[in-house]
Amino acid sequence: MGLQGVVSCHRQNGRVTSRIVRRNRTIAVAAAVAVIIVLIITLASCGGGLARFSSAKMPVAAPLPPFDSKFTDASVRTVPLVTVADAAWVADVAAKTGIPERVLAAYAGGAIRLALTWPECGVTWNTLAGIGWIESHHGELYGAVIAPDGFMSEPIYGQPLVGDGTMNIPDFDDGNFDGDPLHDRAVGPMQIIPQTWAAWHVDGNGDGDPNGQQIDDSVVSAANYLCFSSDTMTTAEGWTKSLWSYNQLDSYADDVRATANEYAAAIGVH
Ligand SMILES: [Ca+2]
Ligand SMILES: [Ca+2]
Repeated sequence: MGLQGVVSCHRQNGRVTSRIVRRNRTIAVAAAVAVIIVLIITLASCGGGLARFSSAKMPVAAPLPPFDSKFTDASVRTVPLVTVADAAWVADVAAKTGIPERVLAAYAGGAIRLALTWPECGVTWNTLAGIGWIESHHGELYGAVIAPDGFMSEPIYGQPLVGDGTMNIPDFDDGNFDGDPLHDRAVGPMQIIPQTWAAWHVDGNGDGDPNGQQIDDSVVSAANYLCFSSDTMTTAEGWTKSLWSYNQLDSYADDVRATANEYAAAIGVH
């Protein structure tokens, strides 16, 4: 995930592409990675972690956007995320919040998809939008633009995680996902690191190909990881645990919470 909050963009031969983590990684490997992530989270939480979570705050939970009741736990996993939330709601809320309409459709669709597939989680569109703003300005950092297909005009890669004010993460993916065979970097609009992507990547835009640089794939993969990281995001403690697992900067949850609250306030939710 976005471990340092500062990202850089790289053009790859003029074509926005993302090399996916080798597809032959087995579920067993993914599960082992998930266990390792949990251990890292647990160890990182020691020494002040309990106080951090018990005194936690969470943002206002914006209501779930309207959507067609035809969607089910099964069907919402396969339809393009951009088609899930009510289009009129997306246009109206995009105008009120300033979030690009195409990106808001991904946040809104992601919240609805998780509400149907992981109902105890309760991740909201305004939390996803808060993360998306902090990580990459909704994919538009450094002037990039989101195209209707959900790809950015410039792919986004974070700084190499070399331990210089960041975590030190040796290469995990042979550079296949993050383009860096020496270290790891956070990738895409939601800034997902290779280990997390390997364990939690899913397809969001219905093309059957999880791609860390595509907004729907990036958002729903991030949402799944957030939901995995605590029992529920409907409590301040649980919400903060999920945010801490996403980025271990003390200011990170505060920044996301403030942004998420701004988006809720923009539609009159306080
Ligand atoms: Ca790497
Ligand atoms: Ca995809």
